[in-house]
Amino acid sequence: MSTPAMTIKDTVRTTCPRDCYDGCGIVVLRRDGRIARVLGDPDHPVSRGGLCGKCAIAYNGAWLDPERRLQRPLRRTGAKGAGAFEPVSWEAALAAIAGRLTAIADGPGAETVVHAHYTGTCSVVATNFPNRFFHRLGATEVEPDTVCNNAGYVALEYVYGTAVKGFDPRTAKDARAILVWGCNPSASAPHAHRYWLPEAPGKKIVVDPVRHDTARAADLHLQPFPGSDAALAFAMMHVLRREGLVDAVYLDRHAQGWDELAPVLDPCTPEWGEAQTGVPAADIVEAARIYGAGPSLLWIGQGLQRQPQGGNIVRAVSLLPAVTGNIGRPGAGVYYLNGKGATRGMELGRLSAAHLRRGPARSIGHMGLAQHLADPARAQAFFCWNMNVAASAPNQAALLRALAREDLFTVVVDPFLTDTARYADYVLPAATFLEFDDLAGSYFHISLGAQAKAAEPMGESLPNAEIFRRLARAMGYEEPELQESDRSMIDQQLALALPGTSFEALAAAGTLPVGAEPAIYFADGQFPTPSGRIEIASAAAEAAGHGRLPSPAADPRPAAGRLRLLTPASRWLMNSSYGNDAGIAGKLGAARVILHPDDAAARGLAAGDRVVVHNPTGRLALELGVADIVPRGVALSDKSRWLDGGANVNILNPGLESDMGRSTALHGVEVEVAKAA
Ligand SMILES: Nc1nc2c(c(=O)[nH]1)N[C@H]1C(S)=C(S)[C@@H](COP(=O)(O)OP(=O)(O)OC[C@H]3O[C@@H](n4cnc5c(=O)[nH]c(N)nc54)[C@H](O)[C@@H]3O)O[C@H]1N2
Ligand SMILES: Nc1nc2c(c(=O)[nH]1)N[C@H]1C(S)=C(S)[C@@H](COP(=O)(O)OP(=O)(O)OC[C@H]3O[C@@H](n4cnc5c(=O)[nH]c(N)nc54)[C@H](O)[C@@H]3O)O[C@H]1N2
Ligand code: SF4
Ligand SMILES: [Mo]
Repeated sequence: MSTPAMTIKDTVRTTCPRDCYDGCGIVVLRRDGRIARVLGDPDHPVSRGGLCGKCAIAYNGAWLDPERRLQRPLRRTGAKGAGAFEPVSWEAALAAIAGRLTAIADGPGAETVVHAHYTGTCSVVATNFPNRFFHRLGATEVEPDTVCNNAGYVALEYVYGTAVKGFDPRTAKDARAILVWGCNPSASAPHAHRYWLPEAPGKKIVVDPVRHDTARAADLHLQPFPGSDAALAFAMMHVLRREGLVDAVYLDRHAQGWDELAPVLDPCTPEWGEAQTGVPAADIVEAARIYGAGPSLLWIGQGLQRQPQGGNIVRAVSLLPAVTGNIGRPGAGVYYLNGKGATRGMELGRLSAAHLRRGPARSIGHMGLAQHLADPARAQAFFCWNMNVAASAPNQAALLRALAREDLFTVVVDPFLTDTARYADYVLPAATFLEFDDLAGSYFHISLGAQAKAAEPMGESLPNAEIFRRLARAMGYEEPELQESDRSMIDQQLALALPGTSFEALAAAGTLPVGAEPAIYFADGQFPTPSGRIEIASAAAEAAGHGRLPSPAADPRPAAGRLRLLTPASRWLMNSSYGNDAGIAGKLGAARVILHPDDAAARGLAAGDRVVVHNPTGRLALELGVADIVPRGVALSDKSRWLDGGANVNILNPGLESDMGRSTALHGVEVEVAKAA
């Protein structure tokens, strides 16, 4: 008689490494060492026991599903894009890839190997270590931030000397106002929306063309036309000056250029602001009064700067704290991102090891990716890891044509057979964050989490770092940096952020704060700009071809019949991740575009109609939604669905660059909308 087998149940604490403000703690329930359920950690200060809706579904769905996950390396057997592959061994795949890369390096040159990477996992080793391999090879990097937030980085560096040291969210307890500008926490920072904002004692003001759930919950919602925010900021500064809310002492001590800016504000009355932005003058006055009373926090969203003049807009908006002295004291500050280096002492550059680089540093921007890959003289191979360019990059039709080039040797590293992977010659199966140790942390909260392995990698999949260690060996590279262990890098970075804390201790805790008290950045009034002051007027900006001062100009409104298309984050997707999950598909429903009722009526359209959204770049069939959550002249459609052989909103995105940092102007796209034939 056999005895019934004992089931061993246990739990593992880990941390969500997605590109997200929240950085939630996770508890993995295991049965006999296998993952049974992925849940929020009840002890985690941000998630408080709940994951966001999308991760709660996908981490228990596609991410654990052997039918969805890639189990083995794949070699292409059919046409590019067709998705026909055969499994091969790691040895065979790596030998073939190494052979081809070596031939390219010896022939046309390693710089014709182009690699794109971004937000698949943001855990520190898996995101950074693979760069060592590409440095050693001498490849061309697609500058990751150009598809997301680079204009804002450049703009804030002009003004404050850094874009990665914002405010510590814990200081909200001291703020009398929180101004959220061009960000949608209800989708992109769900726990900040649910807990942090409502629990903060101050008044909340949201500036966004869309009346999303965070805007709806605010004390005041300003709804400017997209691309008009610089005018709004100037009108608010006009009011601040008129009402004596400017902090002259602070400006005198810590800023330069106020004397140049002040006269420019004279004509920027609230009435002028209303004409430029569509925001009622009385609301501009009220927002300026609430913000100016201080102490006030300013949260600049990444959506704000995805505009043709996005850099100028961020420069203009970021002056509000300077002119009111809302920086360097409790409850004050301006946040865009809190870097793990700038706010937690980590040295992520060491993980990328740029000293390994062969030849000059070469990079291109995402806006030029499709053209670059179409050109055999510049692109012989394409390596896409941690990214799904087919869904996320602009110029989708041109990009897919380039990816279909028979002679573009393409390798994709991903846990799933994405739209990009369908064009690969070799697909390498990546393990997910549940399957290896790393460090993870939010870009909002000043803390650090352990990403602790909860299961063996599925099938033959491997963590990013291990894949690139093996590929380096297959290439015959002998630099020891290319074989460094994950544990060595984790220990090195952990010692910088939380000295004296072992990975095991961090894993037991889940997430630990960095610093016991809320950090107050720039309390000494010193800024890492050329002058050491806040540069309202910037010689560096001028030398780069921008104005010495930001300009109050708003974008021209779309010509008659055209609409400005906003394509922000969906609450049910993380960029394109989870687009292949059946549960998520149910939540997403049909792909839609939302118009203001007047714009729908003017086109003879009703909710539920099939419409064609089009412009000279492309066409996309969508279902119509009608709601007054957007202003007249604006169309709204979420980003990042999987193409599944078709297209998503990036078929309409021509890849216009913003004014700074070669960065995306994707919220500046214009379209027409008509009933489908
Ligand atoms: N129209 C429009 N387009 C946009 C945007 C927009 O607002 N509108 N937003 C832009 C922005 S802000 C960004 S940041 C980009 C994001 O674009 P991407 O960085 O391309 O983000 P994802 O589409 O999620 O692709 C990440 C891929 O990494 C995979 N992955 C997950 N974990 C791992 C891992 O551990 N290892 C490896 N190798 N892969 C992993 C996922 O399965 C997924 O396929 O999109 C941009 N595109
Ligand atoms: N659920 C979910 N969360 C995510 C992501 C996701 O795809 N899904 N992506 C992650 C990534 S990569 C990033 S970069 C962040 C981005 O998160 P956010 O910083 O929130 O950026 P977006 O979602 O692009 O846009 C935010 C808001 O900017 C507004 N906006 C657009 N143009 C203008 C303008 O001209 N003026 C003003 N005032 N507002 C404007 C849009 O209407 C939108 O509501 O979210 C991260 N979190
Ligand atoms: S994506 Fe963001 S909100 Fe969702 S579980 Fe991860 S950290 Fe939390
Ligand atoms: Mo992003």
